[in-house]
Amino acid sequence: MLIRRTPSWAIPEREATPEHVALNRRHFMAAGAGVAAAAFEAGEARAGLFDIFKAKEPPKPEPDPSAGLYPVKRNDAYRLDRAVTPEAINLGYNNFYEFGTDKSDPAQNAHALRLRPWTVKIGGLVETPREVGIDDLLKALPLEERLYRHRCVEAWGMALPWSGIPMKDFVAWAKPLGSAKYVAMKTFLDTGVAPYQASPYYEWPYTEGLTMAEATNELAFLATGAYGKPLPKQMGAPIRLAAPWKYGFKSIKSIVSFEFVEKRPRTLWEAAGPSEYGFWANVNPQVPHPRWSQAQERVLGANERRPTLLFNGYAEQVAGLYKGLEGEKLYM
Ligand SMILES: Nc1nc2c(c(=O)[nH]1)N[C@H]1C(S)=C(S)[C@@H](COP(=O)(O)O)O[C@H]1N2
Ligand SMILES: [Mo]
Repeated sequence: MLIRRTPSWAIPEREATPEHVALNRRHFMAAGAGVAAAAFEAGEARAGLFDIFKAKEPPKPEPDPSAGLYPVKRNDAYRLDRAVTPEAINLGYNNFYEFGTDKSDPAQNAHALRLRPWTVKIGGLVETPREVGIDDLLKALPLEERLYRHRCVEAWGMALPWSGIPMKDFVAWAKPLGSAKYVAMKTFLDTGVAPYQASPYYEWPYTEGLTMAEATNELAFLATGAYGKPLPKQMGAPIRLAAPWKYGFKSIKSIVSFEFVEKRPRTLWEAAGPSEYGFWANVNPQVPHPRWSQAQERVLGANERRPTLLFNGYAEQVAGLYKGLEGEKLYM
């Protein structure tokens, strides 16, 4: 039954409907070997998938060696036009496809991720390529807290306090060469931990990128904590990007490598659906996604819709980055 029913670009990254979930689960099962396919033929696709997750050891809570660093001092330059989304909502409503496509899957499954040792590779066009343990990185650069909005391409939004490292500080510390034009970032790759990375419908590991100008803009932020604590696994521990003027899929989680490159990296979502998820992905209410409007967003945790703002409300900080690039598809 290894039939490819729908091309990958037809899998919507939108609010999960039961159908959407079922579709992705079928894809996942089709990706497996004979056992999974047999289970599917027996009409047990769902049960089969859950068995894979259940087979894991129950989570042993690990003490996080970075816990003592938080909370960190807030940088008051970044203000919100809305309430902070309740932490409990953020903990249970996530996109982290490595752990499943339902919003509740990451909270259930990401416990399998081991956060130590965690090595971050810095390579490509840099003075000296190196590998740094996350705790050494956390000591090397000052941490601060920022209140940021977040806007998923699926037309929901939230707001939260991130803790972390301004990306421009990280880039200066990494010492890229003048020839670097982009920074490419990758998430860990381990199908033993994240079974969905066996799915052939995406090019794993999750890859994202920013131009050097974007990465060194004041807003680009490498979050290592949230809500005054170390980042929870389902939110992309131990280090993830927060690029609040772009659709959420740009904000790659659980990063293991930063590579400074000359060529624009091929991102996971761009590879999966180039007509729906571009490289730039700047938020713009006037440019609809090919399958839905971006004019409004659902405010997570509040029974409310709000108009979407250009650059998600951060035009003042980032609009200048795109002068001279008007010919590019900046808003998808
Ligand atoms: N590695 C990885 N990073 C990822 C994703 C993912 O599936 N895998 N999803 C992205 C999307 S679509 C969004 S909206 C945000 C969600 O972050 P949150 O779950 O912390 O709200 O993470 C982004 N980063
Ligand atoms: Mo998203």
